[in-house]
Amino acid sequence: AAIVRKAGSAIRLGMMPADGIGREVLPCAQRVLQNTPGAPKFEFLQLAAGFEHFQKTGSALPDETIRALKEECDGAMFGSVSSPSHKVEGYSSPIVRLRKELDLYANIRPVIGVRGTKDDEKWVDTVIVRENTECLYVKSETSESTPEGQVARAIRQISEKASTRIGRKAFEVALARQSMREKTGATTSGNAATAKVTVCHKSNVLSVTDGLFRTSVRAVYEKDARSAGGPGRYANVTMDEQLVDSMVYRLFREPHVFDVVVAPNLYGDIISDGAAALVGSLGVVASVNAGDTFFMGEPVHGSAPDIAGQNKANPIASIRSAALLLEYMGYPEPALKIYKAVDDVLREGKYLTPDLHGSATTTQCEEAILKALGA
Ligand code: GGG
Repeated sequence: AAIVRKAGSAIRLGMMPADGIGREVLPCAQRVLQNTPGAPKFEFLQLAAGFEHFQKTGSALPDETIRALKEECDGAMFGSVSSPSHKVEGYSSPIVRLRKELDLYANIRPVIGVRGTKDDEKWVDTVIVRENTECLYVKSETSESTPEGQVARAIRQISEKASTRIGRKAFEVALARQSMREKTGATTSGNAATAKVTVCHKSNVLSVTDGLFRTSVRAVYEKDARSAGGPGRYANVTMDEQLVDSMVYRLFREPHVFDVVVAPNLYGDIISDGAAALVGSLGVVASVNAGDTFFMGEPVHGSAPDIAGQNKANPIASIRSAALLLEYMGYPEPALKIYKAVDDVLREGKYLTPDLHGSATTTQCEEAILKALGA
């Protein structure tokens, strides 16, 4: 049901820290949202989710959490989840389910360096647009005993509908980035004179599934170019494509050539974690899960059980995810203030957490960002 809000009422965000360091970094993002000059007024609803919740109650994503998100919240933030690497009866990843329940079909992951830091050595300014609802994440797996031992199979679903809508989202992200570059006077990414979408696939081997992904995304662009009544919406965007294996190679050799990359679910997950190495740490890479009307910020990193509870986790990925959420909810000005405050702290280099070879605590890093915000 659509949420009807009284004019001037606070924006209500569902907060799901979930597991491990998610419980330390999501509160940092909350405090930043509460203290950013020019940000709207927020109310926060703490909601249960995660493997630890499953261990206590038998449910990783209670019905009440889904109900509250759908009926009471304008947006959401998710921390991180510790799904085990083996099958646990009755358990299913809450983040994968949430994305489906809320139809958050795009996971938008910017991987952007900070000028004036080590990032200048190999410049990266790209956004990975990951399809969020299908591919191997439909989680249809079977296993059977054969005379040669167990054989396990997984269904990989790629549909024209999901590929077309993620393709459209990628071109829209490219347009938005171009418009932001024009507004802020920033240079275009790498060699690209105009915005560009790179379609990432492996259709030389998986010609049916990845073939459908590739042709569906390309069709968004080609139909737009043929549209009657003047130049298409994407006339100033170029399109190319890259096999996923050579995409990884080029990401490490010449990351500056990529602007927006659109990929099926699993490739998108892997290449964005890989790309995080180019900007120092997974601890600084943010994302927003986007539907057409609902958005959920989420750091790209996992729950890092090895450092959980030690005040060592980097809060920047969560804080940037909160800014992305603001941006997608229609508040670009306060979002830009947060991006700038984070960049200032990274550039100054005094309050970096251990993942960035610093010795600051989570709290000190958050406080430095709040100070840079003028909060
Ligand atoms: N914030 C991203 C995160 O928690 N990543 C860990 C992850 O994806 N785990 C697998 C899962 O639970 O689905």
